[in-house]
Amino acid sequence: MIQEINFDGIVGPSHNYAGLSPGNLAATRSAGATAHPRAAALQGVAKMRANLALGLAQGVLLPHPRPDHDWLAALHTDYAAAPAHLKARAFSASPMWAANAATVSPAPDTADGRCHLTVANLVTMPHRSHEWPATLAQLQLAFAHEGFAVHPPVPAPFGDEGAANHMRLCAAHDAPGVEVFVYGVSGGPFPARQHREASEVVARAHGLDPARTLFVEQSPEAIAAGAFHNDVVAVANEHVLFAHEQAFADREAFYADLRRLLPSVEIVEVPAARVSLGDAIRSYLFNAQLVTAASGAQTLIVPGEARENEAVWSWLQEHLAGNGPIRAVEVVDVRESMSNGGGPACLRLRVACDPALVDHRFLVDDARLDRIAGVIAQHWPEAIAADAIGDPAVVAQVIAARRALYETLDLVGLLDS
Ligand code: SUG
Repeated sequence: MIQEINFDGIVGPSHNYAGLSPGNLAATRSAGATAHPRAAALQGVAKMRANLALGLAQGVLLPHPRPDHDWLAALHTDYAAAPAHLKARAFSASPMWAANAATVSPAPDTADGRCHLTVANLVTMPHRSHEWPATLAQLQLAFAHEGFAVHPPVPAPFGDEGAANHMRLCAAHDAPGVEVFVYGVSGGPFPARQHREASEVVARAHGLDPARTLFVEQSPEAIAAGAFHNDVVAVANEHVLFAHEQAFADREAFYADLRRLLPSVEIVEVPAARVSLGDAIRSYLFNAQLVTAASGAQTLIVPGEARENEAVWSWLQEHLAGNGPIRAVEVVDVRESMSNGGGPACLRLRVACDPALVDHRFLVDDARLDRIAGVIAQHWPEAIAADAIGDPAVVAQVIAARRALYETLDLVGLLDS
């Protein structure tokens, strides 16, 4: 039976604040701060437990090899000799943001009836451009069943950042959907990380019906205000689209297309007069997981920062009281990830499929999360200061910690991928 599974990226032991993503204001603000990988990873585990408590299926994606020696070797250097900027870029724990791992088209949307996944090339940011080989190896194993098709990345120079710029609207997860690809146009102060050409490649690779596929431009103001991915200003679940008024370049045309293709769609738009773009981005109101809980209630899982923002919180309370389509709000603490610009939605990749077809080592319940939390508590560094990124003792601990996790999950075969 097709259901939505959220695959969360486990926060890697090298989590640190190196300020590597221009246009991601939180990450830029945090540059040079001391990070707490153990607390960060445990916050991620607690978020997964909250998802399980809502009756949702939960999966994981694993931290990549850090430092990435293969990438440095391709750059004709190694970790000892590399200049500081390459050291930081080879050490980033950015694969935790699983929304950027791939774009997923569930089986009901595709020509061959398989669930298609295209690994994101992430070419725009150097520290993320070397994620795809390890991601591809994990996806090929997790989704090895013939009910899936896993595609290699879109070739450079077309930037693809995966599900963070993709929304699917449908009557139910197992019904055919309308797939929406949101792209940016360069020319503003920050890079446009999702290119329309890349989205078009993904749509073709997945065999989507062009009549039910939309390519929508993200508003340049949103990118300029720090919405480096669409999922910072919009999120969709089943027939509900939840978006900021300034999320899209031509919202009226987009909404009209959506209503034509999915007449049951409910568009919940937050006006700029109630929540400014700045407040939306600071609080990550839209970087929420909008999910259908086992109770049937559409539930918005927001970061603690959304509760701390008065404009945001009062809008949410009013929506709940007014019987809107979002029936419940859950608050999670993912503060360590938030400081690098990654909220609850960034940390997960949604795959609507039959869980029985997924390699069970990538699925978790409370007991498996207990084991993961145990490894994190024992092996993850408590703190990494910005000037400790090249410290051989820290590097050794990071390598050993990742190995311990893979051993616990019976995935040692993937260690060198
Ligand atoms: O790509 N931050 C990530 C955050 C990704 C959030 N994902 C979604 N919106 N789906 C990024 O900008 C910061 C890493 C650093 O600076 O060390 C970073 O990569």
